[in-house]
Amino acid sequence: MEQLLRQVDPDVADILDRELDRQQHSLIMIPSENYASRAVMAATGSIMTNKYAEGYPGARYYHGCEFVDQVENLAIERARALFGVDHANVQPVSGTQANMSVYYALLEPGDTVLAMALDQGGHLSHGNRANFSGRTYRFVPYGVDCGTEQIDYDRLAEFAREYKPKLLLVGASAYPRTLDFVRFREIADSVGAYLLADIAHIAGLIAAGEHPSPAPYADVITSTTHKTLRGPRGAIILCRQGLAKAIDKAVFPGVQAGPLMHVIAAKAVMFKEAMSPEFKAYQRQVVLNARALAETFLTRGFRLVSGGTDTHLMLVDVSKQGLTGKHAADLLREANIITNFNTIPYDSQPPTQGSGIRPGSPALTSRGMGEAEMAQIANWIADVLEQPDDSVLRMRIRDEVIALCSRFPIYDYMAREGEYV
Ligand code: DSN
Repeated sequence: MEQLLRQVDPDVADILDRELDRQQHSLIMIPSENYASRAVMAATGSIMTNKYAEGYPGARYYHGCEFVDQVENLAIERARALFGVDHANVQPVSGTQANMSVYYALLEPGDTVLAMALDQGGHLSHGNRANFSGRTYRFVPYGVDCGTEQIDYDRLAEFAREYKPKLLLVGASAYPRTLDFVRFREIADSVGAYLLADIAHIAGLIAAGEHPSPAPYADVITSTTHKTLRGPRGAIILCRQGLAKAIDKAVFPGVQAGPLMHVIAAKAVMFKEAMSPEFKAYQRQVVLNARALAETFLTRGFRLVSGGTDTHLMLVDVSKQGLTGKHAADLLREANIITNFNTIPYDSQPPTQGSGIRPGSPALTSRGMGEAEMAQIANWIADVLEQPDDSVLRMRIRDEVIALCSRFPIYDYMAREGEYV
């Protein structure tokens, strides 16, 4: 495959080579990124990309769907089994489109939704004014307590009584603590609201039992498939039987047309992988590794939002070091340590700068690194951020990072054969 691509399009082949090199020789600590397995990539790059299949298995608007029907049914059955839910829609192409479909199914324009504010840990599709969600519905943002930097459930309950939302949304992109789905259900029930759990970040942890599951409590669950789940880029919607028809209609024909059947095939592969004992062990290590990173940051005198982490990510407040998050992430990139900058709750910096970085352990754990490597990496990060004027130090650490990365090839077969598909 690699040879064929090089023959047909050497420009693209060269770019892929450089991206492979970047992924191999950097420490990818963006908590929403991961390395999909070679089997997942094989399905993503398969002949299923050639097929149109608007509709659902057994009820398509195209002929020739007998095999894509089989693969979609397989993905649906595996998703249902993995998360213990009545119904799964595996067609959404992204987390935002999954959320859009749920709003479309459950709400009318102008309806009130309670969701976590983006600058407190939420997500763009949870009602930000720059996003369709914030323009179409009346999102009322909730945040975290300014002392504990965690959700104050009693205050949220009062807030819900005040605004009487039709939908209560639980889920975040930058919240390092366990979410109490039982409390969210109680609060939703107290005002007669639907409960939507967006588990994009923690889906892998949930599938492996490393975070409580919202399945018994939420009316609807959305998730991406490429973060901790380690599948292809895409999303899913899970729900109870009573909402299945409304959700399916909202996805197609509501907000999407032709589903990406090659990606659905890859989702089926990912669900199978996620049921394996190896996946469970992997998620356990993701959590242990995040804890090891957090402990080292704390030992080195860094402040972590909420004081630590229960999950795969943490927010490191770099303001005490006299840095913005953007400056910190820029410095780390010079040392081949890839993090993303982020606002922290009640940030004085704009979102384009932020006061924090948001490191996570999923991708490092996928390449086989453990707690010893996490301590080393957090110490490198601390060294870089404590001496922002020392470019020689950054170059020395960069060499050490490359040496560490060479000990943990991202894909053994790639390191061996230099191929990417
Ligand atoms: N993918 C989300 C994240 O990085 O958390 C943002 O859309």
